[in-house]
Amino acid sequence: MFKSGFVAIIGKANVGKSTLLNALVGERVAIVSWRPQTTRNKILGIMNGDGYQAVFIDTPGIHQVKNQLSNFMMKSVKTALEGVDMVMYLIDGEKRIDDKDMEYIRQYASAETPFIVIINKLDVADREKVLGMIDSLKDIEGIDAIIPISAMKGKNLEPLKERIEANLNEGKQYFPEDMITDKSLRFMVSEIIREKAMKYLGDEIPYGVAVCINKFKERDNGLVDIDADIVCEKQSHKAMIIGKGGSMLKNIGSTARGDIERLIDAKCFLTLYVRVKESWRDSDFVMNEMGYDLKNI
Ligand SMILES: Nc1nc2c(ncn2[C@@H]2O[C@H](COP(=O)(O)OP(=O)(O)OP(=O)(O)O)[C@@H](O)[C@H]2O)c(=O)[nH]1
Ligand SMILES: [Mg+2]
Repeated sequence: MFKSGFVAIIGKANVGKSTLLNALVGERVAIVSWRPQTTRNKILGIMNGDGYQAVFIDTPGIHQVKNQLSNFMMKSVKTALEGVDMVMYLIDGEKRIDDKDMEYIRQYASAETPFIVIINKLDVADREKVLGMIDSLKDIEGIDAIIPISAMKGKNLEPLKERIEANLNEGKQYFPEDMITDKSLRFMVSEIIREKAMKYLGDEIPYGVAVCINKFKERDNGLVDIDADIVCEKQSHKAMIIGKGGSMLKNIGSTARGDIERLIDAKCFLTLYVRVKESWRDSDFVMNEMGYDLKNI
């Protein structure tokens, strides 16, 4: 009997959801950064085991809606939960469980869908604190398991995988075995560039940055030409993204190129442009143009 199912990964920003997705899939599917609100879209990651397939849905971190982009992000979380076979709620073991976490945990625990809580960052979290967290959750009815892990170090993932497998149902293999995500190469390339922008740019700018791929074309000799726009919200941001003598843009470009070449397994010629689109995060039209389509989440 083949087993399969969809598993949503949810939790506040920066708790390690995308890191966990990548660890479970065994490949880098979603971008990761130390800044909160890195993930903006639902991203599927596919894990194949012996006689089963689990399809994970990475989601944006839960946060207060501030603009149309965060509206899009929070709607993505909502739709990610529809029809799944299991929900995993992640907590940062280094932080504390606050009222908001409790509210969400109680809500999901009371729903029909199998629900587990994962305490992440075990490699850096204080042991006593983690035990305290487990203690504060253990009497909540409807939590099937509380599992401490380190997504980054790959610690304690086996019991988690067992629990996931136990919650899959008899069903078909949704995706071919060699597929690791539902996202296109184009999307993944744009995310890699955004990851580097998030990494290198100073505070504030990254949140108003989006990346659009304008050209993705393979030459006869196998080299791939990629042209992309880094879109930002202010002229002053544009200057910082370009940097002194173009140094910042060069840095983003060369580190992104390395990752892109590994992803597409070919040499690439990457050209980056910086464009200003004022307040794009509040414009449905521009958001749609950049792939954040509020009508189709
Ligand atoms: N020490 C440690 N750091 C971790 C672990 N898992 C994730 N991190 C770090 O936590 C930060 C956030 O990780 P992400 O995977 O981007 O977190 P996220 O929940 O997807 O964040 P959003 O997409 O912003 O909601 C990164 O700097 C990761 O390297 C872990 O197990 N241990
Ligand atoms: Mg993420």
